[in-house]
Order: sequence, then structure tokens, then C-alpha cells
Amino acid sequence: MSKPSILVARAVFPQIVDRLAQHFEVETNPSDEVWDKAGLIARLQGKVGAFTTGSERIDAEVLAACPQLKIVANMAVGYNNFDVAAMTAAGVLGTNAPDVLTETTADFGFALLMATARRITESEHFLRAGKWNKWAYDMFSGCEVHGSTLGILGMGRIGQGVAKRGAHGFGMNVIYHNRSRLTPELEAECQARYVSKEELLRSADHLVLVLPYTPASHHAIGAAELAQMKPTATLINIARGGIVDDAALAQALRERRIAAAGLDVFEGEPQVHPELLTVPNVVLTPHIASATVGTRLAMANLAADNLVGFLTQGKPLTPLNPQVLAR
Ligand code: 8YV
Repeated sequence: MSKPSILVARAVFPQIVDRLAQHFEVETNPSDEVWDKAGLIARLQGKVGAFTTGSERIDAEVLAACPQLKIVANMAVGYNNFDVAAMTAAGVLGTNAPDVLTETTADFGFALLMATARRITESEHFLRAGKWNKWAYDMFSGCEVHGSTLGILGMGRIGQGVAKRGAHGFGMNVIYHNRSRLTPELEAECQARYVSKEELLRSADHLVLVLPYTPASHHAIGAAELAQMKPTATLINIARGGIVDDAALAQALRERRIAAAGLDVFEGEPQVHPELLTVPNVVLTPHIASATVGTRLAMANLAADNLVGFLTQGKPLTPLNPQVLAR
């Protein structure tokens, strides 16, 4: 019997492709080109499964053009590249890759917070440019981290990881806002206090965004929200581009209406708003919060496990629309 065919839409670890090849005919993308919609549809012809990353959008048009598709496994916890309702309507299972990246991503959130508060990249650029010719008492003075107020918007698993690092490691006063409040046990574990979004914006010395991107969270931080923040505050985005209005943020940074920002995700990435590239008080990284070898391998293995589990036994590990399984 011939093996079912799947598409691995971006370059991944060779050992993951080898694993998948034990079960499937695998078409890969050796040049790692990011295909446009027509390119993706063309490669998906005849495939029952797809291994995707955040760069492949699976919507009604793609689904209509690929009627044999049964599962799309995302190598990411976020799945805003999936139209889950359209997938469910088409009877296509979607899976994501939660949990395996939680601690690594929380580590990075803290790294970005520290780099932003303590002006690490800005001062390194100064040094590399040969501008350091004497010590000065006020050179690159930053914002205090220990003992300050850490605000977290979006208190899922990664938000909780950031909270614990702040509370236990840096003695921070942790406040959060989320669609739903944590249980008292989880609040105690994170030493975090639930507040309104207004209080979060007003009180945070460092505001970390860790919420999923949905139509409701589009521009959750725009000019009005930035205006409510302390002029000494920092803003850290490790969630998704589009949650912050990048144009409004660039203006707020330029006018020093907040002290600094640390951004790992951008509206329309890999494009970056040109204004953000010219303001000095922002730390910019190319969507690398989960990027350690171990974690990226775990994410890829989980996506592969979902494909193998579903296509060989009808049992995916982390389904997003399990109602498809009941059909
Ligand atoms: C991924 C991420 O690396 O998991 C997520 O949601 O943002 C990152 O960890 C990225 O989405 C590529 O798939």
C-alpha cells in the first residue's frame, strides 16, 4: 500500500523529515522559500497532511482548493495563521504546539525585558561605534527591574512563566489582566494580582504582552493605551504583531511618552515599521522567543506527532478543533 502524502511547508530539522518519511511520502521545501497562497495551494495538491509554521495561512480559499487535506499541524503554539472555523467547516483538523515552548519563551520575555530596561543593545551599539571614551555617571541609566511592578497582559502558560520569574527571581510586584481570572491557587503560585486593563496600564513599570492575536486583541495597545502608561515604563511584546499599533508605538517612543520597548514580533513581519528602526529606545529581535535548539526540536516533534498520531491512528495530541474527530 502506498503511503499517504504530506507537505512540510518550511525547512525543518532533517531528523523530523526522516521521522515523517517512515510513515508518509514527504514533499519538503529545501530552499525554504515562503510560498504565496498560489504556491502553497499548488504544493498541497494530493496531500492529506501539512506541517506548517506561522508563515502559512490556511483559510477557506486554500481549503476549497485542497479538498483531500485532512490535517494541518502548526509548529507554533499561536495559530492565528489558521482560520479554525473554516477548517472545522471543511472537516480539516488543526493542531498547534503548546507547552513545549512555555519556559523557553518566558525566559526570552525576561531577557527582552532586561535588555530593554537596562538599554543593553543601545549601549552595545554605542561601544561598537567607538564612541566610548570615558565613564560617566549618567551613561545609559536605565529603569529598575528588581522590586518594580511587572504588568502582564494575557495570563496563559507563558504569562504565568513570566510572572513567576518576576516574582520569585526579581522580587517584583506582579499584576495581570486576562480575559478570565486565574484560580486562587495559580494566582498564589505566580504571586500575581488581577487588575483591570486600565490599572495595568497605569501601574506597570514593565508591561509584557503575552496574549493571543485575535480580532479582539488587534491594536490592544494603541495610542490611547500608550498614553495611559507611565513615562518611565517599558513595553515588551513577545505575543504577536498586530496586538500593538507599531506606528503609534514608534511615535510614543520618539516622543519619550514611554521609556522604551522590546519587540520580538511586528505588524506585517518580517517587515518592520521603518520608524521603529530609527528610534534608539527600542530593542528589536526577529521573532526568536522560542528559539533554542531543544525547544524548536520539541515543537517540531510535537507537530510531527500530531501528523503521525492523527493520520495513522486518528489520535492527534493537541487538536484545536476536536469536533472534526467526532465526524
Ligand atoms: C514560532 C511562536 O516559532 O509558537 C509560536 O506561536 O510565535 C513561535 O514560537 C513561530 O510562530 C513559527 O512557527
